[in-house]
Amino acid sequence: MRGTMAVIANLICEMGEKGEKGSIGRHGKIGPIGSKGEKGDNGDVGPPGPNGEPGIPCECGQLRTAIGKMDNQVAMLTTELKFIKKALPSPAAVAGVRETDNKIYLLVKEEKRYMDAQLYCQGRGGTLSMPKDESTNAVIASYINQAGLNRVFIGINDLEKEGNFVYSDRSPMQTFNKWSTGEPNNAYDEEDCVEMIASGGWNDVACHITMYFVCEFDKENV
Ligand SMILES: [Ca+2]
Ligand SMILES: [Ca+2]
Repeated sequence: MRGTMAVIANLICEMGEKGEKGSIGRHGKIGPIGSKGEKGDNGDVGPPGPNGEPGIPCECGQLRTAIGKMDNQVAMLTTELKFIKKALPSPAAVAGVRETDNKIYLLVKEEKRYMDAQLYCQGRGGTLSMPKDESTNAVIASYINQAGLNRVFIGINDLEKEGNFVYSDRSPMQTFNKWSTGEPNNAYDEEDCVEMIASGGWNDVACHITMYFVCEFDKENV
């Protein structure tokens, strides 16, 4: 018995006293990602932005009114033009003019002296009519016949040099002419302008007398 106790006592002595607490161990593994959090509240309202550039002043009301009026006028004119095109044979007939391939002729029923007649035609972008061939001469002749006239000024004169007849655009007379018998005679030494009579013949007359006349226009310029 005494032997057993001694062994136990020996064992107790060998175990010794409890040691000091050890240092902290290494970190463990990172855990799984957590679930998504709830949406946060809206932030505060920010400060107002800077003022914009000043606008361009506009009379828009007046412009709109004017454009509206013009639209109406255009619509009206378009309707009228459609009617005229439908109802009448040709624009030339409407205006009471005559045409060839590249010219338009206008009989002006206002009595004027030669130079005033020429100015009238020029003021409208034309010139006194210049019959430079048989067919043109015939067109003008039939025009004045249909109007019941006996004479009109046409664009021929020898104002610059006696006996040297030129057209109103200053182009010289070519081989074609329609002088009536005995003309040009420069009667009383004062006939420097030219009329066409109903037959289509030409006669030199004084420039200061007044009569109706025929203007000529290039179709390109109309
Ligand atoms: Ca003359
Ligand atoms: Ca004459």
